[in-house]
This record gives sequence, C-alpha cells and structure tokens, in this order.
Amino acid sequence: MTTNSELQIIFERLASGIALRGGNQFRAVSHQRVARLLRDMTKDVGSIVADDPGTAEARLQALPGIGKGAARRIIEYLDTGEITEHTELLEHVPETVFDLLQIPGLGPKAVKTLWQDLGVENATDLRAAIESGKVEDLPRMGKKTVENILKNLDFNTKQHARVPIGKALPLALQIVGRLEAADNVKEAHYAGSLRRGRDTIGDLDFIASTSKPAAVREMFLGMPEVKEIIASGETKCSVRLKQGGATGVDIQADLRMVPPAVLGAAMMYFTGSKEHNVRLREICVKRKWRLNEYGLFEGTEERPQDEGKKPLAAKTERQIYQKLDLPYIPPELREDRGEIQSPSIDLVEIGHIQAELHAHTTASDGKMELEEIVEQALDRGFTTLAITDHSVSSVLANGLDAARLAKHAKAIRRLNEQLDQIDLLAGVEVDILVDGSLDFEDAILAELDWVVASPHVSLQQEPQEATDRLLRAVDNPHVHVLGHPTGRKVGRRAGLAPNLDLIFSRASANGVAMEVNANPTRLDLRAQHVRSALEHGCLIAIDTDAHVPRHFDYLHFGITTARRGWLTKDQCINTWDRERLTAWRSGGRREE
Ligand code: DGT
Ligand code: CA
Ligand code: CA
Ligand code: ZN
Repeated sequence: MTTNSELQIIFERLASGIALRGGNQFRAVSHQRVARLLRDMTKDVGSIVADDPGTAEARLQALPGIGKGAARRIIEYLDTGEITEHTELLEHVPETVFDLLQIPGLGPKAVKTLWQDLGVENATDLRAAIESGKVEDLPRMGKKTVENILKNLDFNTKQHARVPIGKALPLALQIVGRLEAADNVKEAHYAGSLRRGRDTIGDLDFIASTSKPAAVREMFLGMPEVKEIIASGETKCSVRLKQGGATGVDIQADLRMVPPAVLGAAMMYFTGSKEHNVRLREICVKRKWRLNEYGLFEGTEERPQDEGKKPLAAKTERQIYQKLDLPYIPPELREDRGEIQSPSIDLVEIGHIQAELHAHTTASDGKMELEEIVEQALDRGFTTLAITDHSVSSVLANGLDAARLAKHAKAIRRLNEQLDQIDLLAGVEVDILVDGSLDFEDAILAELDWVVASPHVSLQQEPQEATDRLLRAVDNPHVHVLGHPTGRKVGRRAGLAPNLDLIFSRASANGVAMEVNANPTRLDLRAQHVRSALEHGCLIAIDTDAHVPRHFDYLHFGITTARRGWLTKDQCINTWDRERLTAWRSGGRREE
C-alpha cells in the first residue's frame, strides 16, 4: 500500500470517527476532502515532503482541501508512522467497526446504532444480530434493507480473504524490485494467480533464481514489508506482509529459490493453475515422461527428488512447451479451459491499443482539462480519444445536462479541428436508468460521435429486471458501447446478474461493443464474460474510464482480463485505426 492510500484510510477513519462518536460535522467533511485528495493525487505525498522538509507544511497547505491541521497530521505520519488522533480513535472504536462501513447499505448512522445499542463489532456479530431479528427492529432499517445487508455480507465474507489485483500487483512489483536488486539474485518474478492475472489473489508467489539461497532468504525475511515469518526453509519461505500501516487484509507471500538452470520449470509449476499443470502431466504420462518444479524428465515413476538430475527441458517455459509439442501458452490462458487443445491465438496486447474510448474531463467528475487529457492520449500514441463525461442523472459525478453537453461537444469538436494525429470524439457516458431508458433523448444522442451507456445505480436489481434493463439499452440505435455492464466492484459488490447470453447475442446483432472496464476496482466485464461475449460474436472495448492521468496506466489490467477471456486483437475495437473506427461508428455496425 502506498503512503497516499495509507493516509487516505486514516483520514476516512477520522471522518467516520466523528460520525460514530459525535463531534464537529464540519471537521468530518474536511477529513473526507483530504481523503479524496489523497486518493486522486498522482504524486506521492511523502515525496512532496521529502523534496524540502522545511517548506513542506506550506506546500501541503497549498493543495486544495488541505488546511493547517491536515498538513501537520500528514507530516506527523511521515515522521512517526502514525497520527496521534487516529491512534486514540482506535482505542475507542475497534478497527472492525470501520470495516463494517465498507458493507454497502450500512452508513455511519446505522453502524453507530449497531455498535452502541447492539454491541455489533464485526461481521460475525452483525450476522448473529440479523439472525436474531434485532436489526430489523431498529429505526430506519426494515426487512428489505436487512436482506440487502445480508446479501452484501455473504459476498464480502466469501471474498474477504482474497486481495484485489489492484492492491496485490503494486506490492508484488515492489518486492520483485527488492529481490532483483539483491546481490545473489539472477532473476526474480512473481508467479501464481497474479501472473495469470486473476482479479483477486489468494497469496503472492515469488521465484528467485540464485545459487546462494541462504543469503536471498535473509534478505526476503528482513524486508520492511514483512509483518510475520510463517515458515523458513532452505529453498522456500513464507511470510505475512503488512498491507501498509493503516489497515487492509494481510497478504501471505511465498518465495521459492531455485538454481538458474531450472527457472522455467519452477515458473511453470508455480504459475499454475494447478488444473493446467495436471493437463500437462497427462501429456507427459502418455510419453512416459514426468514434469515437476525441477523440469521435464524421462521416466514416469515418482522420484523423491529430481533436483540436480539431467532434464529434457527446464531452463525456460518455452523450451518445456516446445518439448511437449505445444505452442507457448500465455499465463492468462493457463486455466484448463481448452488452452492446451486449441491452436495458439493472436491475443490482444497492450502495444496494439491505439484508442481510448471512455474518459472523463473536468466537465463532469474528471480531473483533467480537455487539453490535458488529449496530451495524455497523444503521449501514448493513441489515434482516437472519445470524451465521455457523465449525464445529468449522475448528480454526484456532476453529470452534464443537455445544454452543458452541447457546449462541451462544441469545445471538443473545435479542438479536434486543430489536431492532426488524433480523432477526438464528442461523446457521453449516458446513464442507463433503472428501467433501461437512457438519461438523454435519442435526438441528443444522435448528435454525438460516441455513446457509452452504463448502469450506475440500482445495481441490486433482480436478474430478470436487470436483463430487461440492459437489453433495452443495447437496443438503442445510438449506443456504441455498453459500459461496465454489470456494475460489479471487485471483492466489494456483486453487481447485476442479468442473463448475459441474451444481452451478448442482442449486442452482437445490434453492433454494440461490450466494455471491459480496466479500472482494477471494476474489471467489468469479467474474464469469463469476455469469453462468452466473443462466442456470441461481440466486439470488445477495453477502456480505462480515466478520470485522472494515472488512470490511463490501468490499461494493462483491462488487457490482462481481456486476454483471460481469449480476446484477439481484431475483436478489440481499441486496436483499430481511425479509418476503421470511423467507418464502424458512423454506420455499418448492425447486421442487415
Ligand atoms: P491463489 O493464491 O489462491 O490466488 O491461487 P494460486 O494459483 O496462486 O495458488 P497457490 O498460491 O496455492 O499455488 C501457486 C501455484 O503453485 C498454483 O497455481 C499451482 C502450483 N501448485 C500449488 N499446489 C500445487 C499442487 O498441489 N499440485 C500442483 N500440480 N501444483 C500446485
Ligand atoms: Ca498464490
Ligand atoms: Ca502460494
Ligand atoms: Zn465512466
């Protein structure tokens, strides 16, 4: 966890603490503002201070939303690793009570009542209180609310042990960096579900090639991220990592140290999946070979230890696949979903992308001015950029009404005329209302170059209602893309559960592309959905939904998810050049 996100959590807690214990409501709002600023900041707050500690307080205060108090607290945290006020707060409010606030449907008022009147301190208590019927009887609760809370609680408990990829990857890269920098390490990589690109990660798996495992082990066990040592052996060890100072689930990390000559075999074994490895071993058995973390060997009988024996292949994964007469299978595909039987496919890659088709500016809730967002797209060599700010119903996101939209579109088109290298599309992210109607009239949508239609509210609809809702949106002739179709949040919110087969086949017939929203908190469509969308003949848009510059860097999360869904270059509209995109969007999308 970065310093910014650690501090973000602390300021959120200070704000919630006021709601939970009483106190000045204005201060709560100002803590929230600081938390939001920290969330959106592209620069590490630690580096702002480190640049020149003498003037740090003044420079922090120059940031919008940071007053004297907040600046002092931030500096205190950077100096001491804690904020006194927060430490005191935790003496009065158990950490797990703050976690309850993360459950959709539970606001600070409700949590306060549950905690103070019913003694509910954590998810287990909450479940028991609900089952006893006590929660239903509280003011402002009622049967329906309690049912929703229970649903969300089930979802969170099932997911809670797994860490979202958006949190796991930065941490893993930091540790790979430490391993790579260590004296005795030749190569270091992460493996496991993270390398396969799953949207949540059970634990982190690292592999380091080295001829001096003892020295590497000492380095690993001594890393500042380590909270607790779970196991320490000659060639492997396990630790629990702290997820930063403030909170979050702890992540376990396993490290295997292997000789350089067998790195490929170890990578293959520990990348998994287990099911993929089982298939590979079946192929081996037919040839009277065996495959394990030390390599591919002749003979099927189990040996206690293949370490040090001469393998048929072991150094690289490619060599092993080749020896088995298989093409190189990218990690994202290694799930035993037919990847071994099928010929190699031309999976989409990040280098193929030349269009961002869903992005926000300061016209709604984005932080980039038009010129700034264009610069971001040009920096990445993109040839098309669709500006899609929110529509009027998204009040919290400062959604545009018809008049503001028209003015914005005009500004976009004016700027577009001055730009040669890129097509700027005047678009909108139009809300799909609860009944599937769109937030703007057809006549307004018809004026635009690009329409992304997305659900933002009523995400707990019954499946049948959700299906009807999304079908209606997909039937609108002006819609180009169905944005984050289910509205799920990774590990947080299940989102809509419509009949996706119906939606995909209609989208395919209507020429509406389905989005993979690349924001790691969304990753919506999910990988398996992509696969089935493709089976129905859909096109896919991989969009970052950028609100700030760094969101453009989320693209790789979307690519990984799409690759796990077997997306090829040609089926991804973001890989198309401007001529092809123009031809598609301005006609010829639908089957005759
Ligand atoms: P996770 O951590 O739950 O997100 O999922 P993975 O896939 O990272 O699973 P993990 O950490 O238990 O193990 C990492 C890889 O090691 C796994 O994908 C395949 C390999 N592996 C682990 N246990 C076994 C096993 O019993 N048999 C085989 N063939 N491979 C295993
Ligand atoms: Ca793992
Ligand atoms: Ca593991
Ligand atoms: Zn958006």
